[in-house]
Amino acid sequence: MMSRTQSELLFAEALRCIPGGVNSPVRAFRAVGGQPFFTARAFGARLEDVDGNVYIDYVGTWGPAILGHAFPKIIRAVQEAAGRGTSFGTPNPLEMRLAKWVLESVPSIQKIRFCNSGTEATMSAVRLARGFTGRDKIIKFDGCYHGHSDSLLVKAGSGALTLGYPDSAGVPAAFTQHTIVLPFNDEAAVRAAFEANPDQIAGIILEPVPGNAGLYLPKPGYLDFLRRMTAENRALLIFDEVMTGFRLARGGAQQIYHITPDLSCFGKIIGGGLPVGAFGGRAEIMDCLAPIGPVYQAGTLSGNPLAMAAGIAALEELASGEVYQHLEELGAALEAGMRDAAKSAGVPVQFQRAGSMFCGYFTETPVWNVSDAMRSDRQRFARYFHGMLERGIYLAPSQFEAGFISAAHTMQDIEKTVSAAAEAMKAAA
Ligand code: KE4
Repeated sequence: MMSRTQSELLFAEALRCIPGGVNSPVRAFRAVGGQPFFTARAFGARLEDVDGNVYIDYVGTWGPAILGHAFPKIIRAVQEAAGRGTSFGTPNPLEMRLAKWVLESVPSIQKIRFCNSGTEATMSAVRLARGFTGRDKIIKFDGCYHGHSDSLLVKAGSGALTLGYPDSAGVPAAFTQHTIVLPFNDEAAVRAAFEANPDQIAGIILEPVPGNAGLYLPKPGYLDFLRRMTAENRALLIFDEVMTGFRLARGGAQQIYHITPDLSCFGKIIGGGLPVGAFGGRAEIMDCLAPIGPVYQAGTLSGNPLAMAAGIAALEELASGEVYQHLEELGAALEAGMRDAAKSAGVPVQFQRAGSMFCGYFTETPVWNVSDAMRSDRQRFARYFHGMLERGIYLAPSQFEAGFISAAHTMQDIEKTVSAAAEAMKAAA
């Protein structure tokens, strides 16, 4: 057994001053039991905790660390930027450079606004959609998580699903009365919603590849269907690519599935590990934003030079596309190995993957929506999670989260992970 004495001492202290001892609920290991470890440093595909234990990391700080931790070019960029000041509160050249990287990478983005988190990005995109269309209602899908803004914290995924209250306390019914929640991958439900709410729906917001209830894929043609339905009803299609943006491809899920959304939201990778969110899309929509339009949105640290410098360094490294080829090779090897491991352990596991995002559901049948995902055996997942942790593999501490491979992972890491999984799946049976 690994010793985690220092983490335990720190956690006891953290519990006295931070709710649940964490600054984001999913980190608390509540879904898998036990206590979280405290990270002392992160490098490449590794985390080292305060007790000196080293783990192969498949959480990647929930997505941003696509190049691995402490990527030298990002560190240097942040160090250089810091020497010129950490925040100006004025326009600065770096925000222009990052904006141009995103516009070059994602053709549907004609204009972009930076903010400081994915939550801000999706909250602002929804407000913008309502302001542009003059309509109030928004469609979201159960199990999709778009951050914790009031009108979207309904049947949400990620930590809300993990902790079992996808509809948060503290959100007045009035704040969510315009949020229509539908099952994902169900075309009839979307048709019925538009028929029941003619000319009232401002838009549909979705994760094009949902990664907040584990990981499942849009059924063939589903995203095209949503594009057609929104266009026919003069509603906006909003892709929440906070997780998939620059993860699945340089152009995100919209490049993979050849869809042109009206608005897209970003976060995670575009900040290189520093706090950045962004939303962008058609210029005629974006120009409704203050100071030129009537939709207000703002942020003290939006576009701050450190975060912009980190994001530029990350996107420059991703520009050639070589990273995505490497990630696909690693992802395919992990998928094949995990399927073999489950077979040899005699344990039913649905291993689902999109590029370098993955999830192993402990269930017999394929997962296409959150109801399917809820059928997974979470107790078995919890035992498997700890079995992997003891073998030096850190997976997301919840069945309802996606895992992430980084460019710093090696085939040796994948082989070690797969052999650990064969043992941990068997032990968790
Ligand atoms: P943030 O506000 O946490 O930067 O982004 C919210 C968000 C929006 N949209 C999508 C698709 C997301 O995945 C997220 C945040 N993802 C979770 C991981 N499942 C963040 C982890 C956490 O809450 O600690």
